[in-house]
Parts: sequence; C-alpha cells; structure tokens
Amino acid sequence: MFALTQGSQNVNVFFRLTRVDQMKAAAFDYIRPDTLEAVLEALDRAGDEGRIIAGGQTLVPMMAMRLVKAELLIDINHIQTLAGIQTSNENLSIRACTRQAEAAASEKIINKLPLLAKALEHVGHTQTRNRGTVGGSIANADPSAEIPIVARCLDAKIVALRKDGERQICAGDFFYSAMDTALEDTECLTEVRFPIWSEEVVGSGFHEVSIRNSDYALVAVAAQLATDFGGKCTRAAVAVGGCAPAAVKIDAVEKALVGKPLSDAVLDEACGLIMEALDPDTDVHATAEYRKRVAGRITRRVLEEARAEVYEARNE
Ligand SMILES: Cc1cc2nc3c(=O)[nH]c(=O)nc-3n(C[C@@H](O)[C@H](O)[C@H](O)COP(=O)(O)OP(=O)(O)OC[C@H]3O[C@@H](n4cnc5c(N)ncnc54)[C@H](O)[C@@H]3O)c2cc1C
Repeated sequence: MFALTQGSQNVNVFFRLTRVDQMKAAAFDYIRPDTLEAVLEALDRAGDEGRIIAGGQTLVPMMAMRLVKAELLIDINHIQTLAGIQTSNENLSIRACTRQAEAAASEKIINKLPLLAKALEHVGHTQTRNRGTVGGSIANADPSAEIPIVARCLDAKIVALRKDGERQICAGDFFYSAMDTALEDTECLTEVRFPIWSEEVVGSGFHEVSIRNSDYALVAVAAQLATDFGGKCTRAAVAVGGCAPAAVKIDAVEKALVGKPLSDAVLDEACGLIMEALDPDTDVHATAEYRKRVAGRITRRVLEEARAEVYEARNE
C-alpha cells in the first residue's frame, strides 16, 4: 500500500508515495507538470535521480521489479505540445508523447511512411499501444523494438531538449545498447523526425519472428528501396533488430543493391551479406545461429515485399 502526501506547489501535481506496507516499487516522488519548461526544470534539478514517465508500459514494471529505481518520476502525459504528428516535404515528425495506437492509425504515417505503419502493427498489444508512446519506445531502446529499428533504417533524427538548449541526434549515434542511449539525464526526448524519401518509386517491407504474437521479436527486419522507372535500384536501406545490443543498419546491403536491377540473384546476394554482417549472441530465447539464419530469411521476405511495391508503383 502507498500513502499519498502532498508536496511542492511548483507543479500541478506532487505526491510523496511512502511505503507503509508490503509493496513492489521503492518509494518515489511524482510530479505532473503541465508545461515543457517545468519538465526541463525538474529534470535539471533532479539530475540522475529523476526519470520521465510517458506510457509507463516498460518503466512501471521495471520499477516494480526493482530493476530501475527513480527518486522522482516526471509525468509528461499532460504536456500538449508533446503530442501530434506533422509532415513536411522532407520529414514526418512524431512528437514524443504520441501514443503508438494513434501513430498506427495515422493516415499521415500510412501514406507518407508506410514502413513505420507496417512496423507499428507489431508493437506489443492493443492495450500497450493505447498507453505506450513513440518517444518512450525510442528512449527505452530495446534491441528488438520495432520503432527504433525503423528509426535506424531510415536514419531518423531524435530531438532532445534540456533547460539550456536542443540537439538533434542521428539514430545511428543515438542507440548504444539495450536501454542505453545518447540521451542525458537532464534531457527530454521531444520529437522523432523520420525522413520522407523524395523518389517517386519507393517500396518497403517489415517482418519479424517472435515466440508468440505481439511478443518482442527474436529477429525483425525493416527495408526500404527506391528504383528509377527502368527498375534499377537507386537507394536502399535495411536494418535488423534482435541480433545485436541495438538495431543495426547493414550498409553492405545498400552497396549490393544500388545500381542494379532487383533480380532474384541480386536479392540473394544481399541476404548473404546480411548473414555475414551479423554476430548475434545466444540467449535463453534462441541460439546465435538461429537468429542469423532467420535474419537472412526475413531479409529476403522484406526485400521481396519492397520489390513488389516498387513494381506496382512503376506500373501505375
Ligand atoms: C506486455 C508488453 C508487450 C510489449 N511488446 C512490445 C513489442 O512487441 N515491441 C515494442 O517495441 N515494445 C513492446 N512493449 C513496450 C512498449 O509497450 C512500450 O511502449 C515502450 O517500451 C515504452 O514506451 P512508454 O511510453 O510506455 O515509456 P515508459 O515506460 O514510460 O518509459 C520507458 C523509458 O523511456 C524513458 N522515456 C520515456 N519517454 C521519454 C521522453 N520523452 N524523454 C526521455 N525519456 C523518456 C523513461 O524514463 C523510461 O526510462 C511491450 C510492453 C508490454 C507491457
């Protein structure tokens, strides 16, 4: 049981959760600011003792299991400027606290960034997508999480704000390893900017293998291809999740595809390169050899799916 006692008046809500009986999470303070400035101020003051809570889908169980401890939880769910999806000619920008369910249903994402729309279908369950946020998934950086894999595939930019300034971090520099990113304790992730490819003929594919439907993937692959009207590949991006401490982009595949027609032989060569590039670990869920083999097979499937979309676009 928790006892709630009122605390500071600086923010809208502030409670001290005090341990009075048997319970799970350690005692923590909780605030729910209603401006971004107040969030940044609180982060700055709390340093490494503060933590943002967004959807709480990962943080709450981690705290309950005492795998994560925070002295202060800063709830960003009431910051209106942290929700929403915008598009420009170059980017599709998703504000951090946008729910995954809202993103999955967004016409903007379905039309402008179909790769992300495909990936979102695999993120958790209806219930977790209703609470879980796009920014939370990026900040949490699970090596198998679908949104970070797409961010890595498309070289998304992650916007981090702190009291004294803003910076944009390339997805390639953002994800270090499981739950370890370039975000600093005093920073709030505010937005993820996914580039929209300008080519007219673009196709994408996303597939994963998991033990049960909606579980985290053992292996997941995202791919996006562009071709000219003659069918020659002009651009390619492939990223793999579940085979390293963070999602990896396989540049060798881009080199193998660009400048060539997307024949079966060319796709085979690309899949071979994926398997050579990966060096996964064996864990309780799967052996390294299994993950590698599955990555090769799924890569073939996503490239075929992307190629089929490209053919369709060329014939329109
Ligand atoms: C049963 C179950 C199944 C799931 N399956 C999947 C799955 O298949 N694929 C998948 O990708 N995910 C899955 N998830 C996790 C997903 O639901 C969460 O949405 C995601 O991990 C975290 O998002 P969140 O908004 O809930 O973040 P929270 O749990 O609130 O936070 C997670 C971490 O990110 C930090 N954080 C959050 N937002 C910000 C921000 N704006 N700035 C700085 N730091 C921030 C927090 O401090 C915390 O450290 C699953 C979860 C559950 C419970």
